[in-house]
Amino acid sequence: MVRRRLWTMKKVFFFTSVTVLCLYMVFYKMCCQKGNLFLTNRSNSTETKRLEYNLIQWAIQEIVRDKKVIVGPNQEDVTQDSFPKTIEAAQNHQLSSGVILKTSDSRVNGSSNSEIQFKETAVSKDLLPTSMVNRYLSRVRQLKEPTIVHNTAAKSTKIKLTLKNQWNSWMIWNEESSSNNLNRRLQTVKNSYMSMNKYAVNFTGTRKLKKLSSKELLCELKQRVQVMSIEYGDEAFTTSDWQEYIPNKTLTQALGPFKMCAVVASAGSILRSKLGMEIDAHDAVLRFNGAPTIGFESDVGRRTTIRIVNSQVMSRQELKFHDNNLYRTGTLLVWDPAPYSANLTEWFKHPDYNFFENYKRYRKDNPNQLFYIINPKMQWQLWDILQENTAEDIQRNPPSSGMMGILLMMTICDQTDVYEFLPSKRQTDLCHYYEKFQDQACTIGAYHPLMFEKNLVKRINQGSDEEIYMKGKVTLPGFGTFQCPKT
Ligand code: NCC
Repeated sequence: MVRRRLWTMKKVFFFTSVTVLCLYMVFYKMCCQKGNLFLTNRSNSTETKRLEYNLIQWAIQEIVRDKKVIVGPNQEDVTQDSFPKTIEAAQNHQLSSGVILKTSDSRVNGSSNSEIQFKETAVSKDLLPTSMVNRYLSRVRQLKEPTIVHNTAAKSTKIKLTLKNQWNSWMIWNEESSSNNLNRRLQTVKNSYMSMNKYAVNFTGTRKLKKLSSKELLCELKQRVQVMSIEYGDEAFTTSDWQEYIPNKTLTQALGPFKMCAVVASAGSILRSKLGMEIDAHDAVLRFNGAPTIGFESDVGRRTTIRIVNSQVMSRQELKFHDNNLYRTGTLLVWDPAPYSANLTEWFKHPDYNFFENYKRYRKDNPNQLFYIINPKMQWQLWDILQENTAEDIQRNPPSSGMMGILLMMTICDQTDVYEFLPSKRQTDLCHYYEKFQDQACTIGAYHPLMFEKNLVKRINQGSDEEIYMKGKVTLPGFGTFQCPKT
């Protein structure tokens, strides 16, 4: 009896082991064997062409991400000249046979097939015409990497394509982003700011029914937003002590004009960008709040020409505004939110953070450093344009320091390159490059209407989508470099 049981157990063990081994071998053959991937069983069906087309798009994405991918259609070489043609053909469903992809990425290694002879030509990122990459990236970003199951026996390849969720698909900022793209927590935060209406915003403007062109938007900004600092003699700033503290030259008299300027957003995604040298090569560099350079030079650069701080930074003891050497470099600008319709006297009596005494103290201690107070009118002039050009109600709070800084630089520079305001491929929820704190709100906004600021900046960008993707870089023209029709 015992011997019989033992014999049965041995048999079960033996068959289980053989089954596991077989399964392992089948699995290995299907997924892990090295080789090229073919689309076999090709027919001229639209479905196959669609798959080929999607594969090519995916390959471009891989190329742009610096993963070495070789793309070869039919039996032709792929050259710089023929690649666009191939893409066009795929797009128009005219490819007569398959697409061959070879990649170092093990997820797409299928088994090789000698049916088709082809010469491989590496298509490197540099060989790809930028315009083409741009065109395809906008579609590619909506696809997840395809799941590819290659079945040699059946001579077939199945490719499963799924759409990414919205947030992940924002490899290049979608200028149509809306609060539907916010997660539930951020939607709640936005709604509570809407109902709070702390600054008594009473928007009487009209929403633009027609989407303005980039040029029209630029003209709206140029003609309606006045980048001004508080001057001695402005209402509430008439006493003799203010004469002493407010710099004699106005902001725009003292700063610039510069040719090429850089704005460095404080986003965590600038880490590992190696943009430091490129940023420093500009004539003027703008930074925000407590964003440091020391220890981050290779990613954010060393130079600081202008620093914009919000009034919180000057008022909160723990931020040590007076004692931190970080603030001693370059020209300083401070801004504080005023009620939507308040005049300077009302704002002066009830600022959001009472930074005025601290301002005087800092000026006394550092008389040689230029330091301006931004006229709060600017915030709401800018806010009105954001609201008019957004289909939904935006947060009734002032724009971020980033957006105000961009407007300042467009006023005093011929060209402004903005880094990591629109997130690059390094996009992360890390709030700042200099802190460990993670929160998506830092990039897409909670208090500030940041998402809508970014939509607007995307619309006036004169650079390419590829630069946004690779560097988080946006290029904006100076207001002095273009003419607008008289209003
Ligand atoms: O975070 P903050 O801005 O200092 O960043 C400066 C500008 O960079 C852009 N940014 C930042 C982070 C990120 N992930 N994406 C981005 O695009 C924004 O344009 C931002 O304006 C501010 O606007 O002044 C803000 O200041 C902080 C904070 O007060 C200061 O850092 C000082 O600690 C605000 N955070 C909080 O109040 C908690 C932030 O909302 C806006």
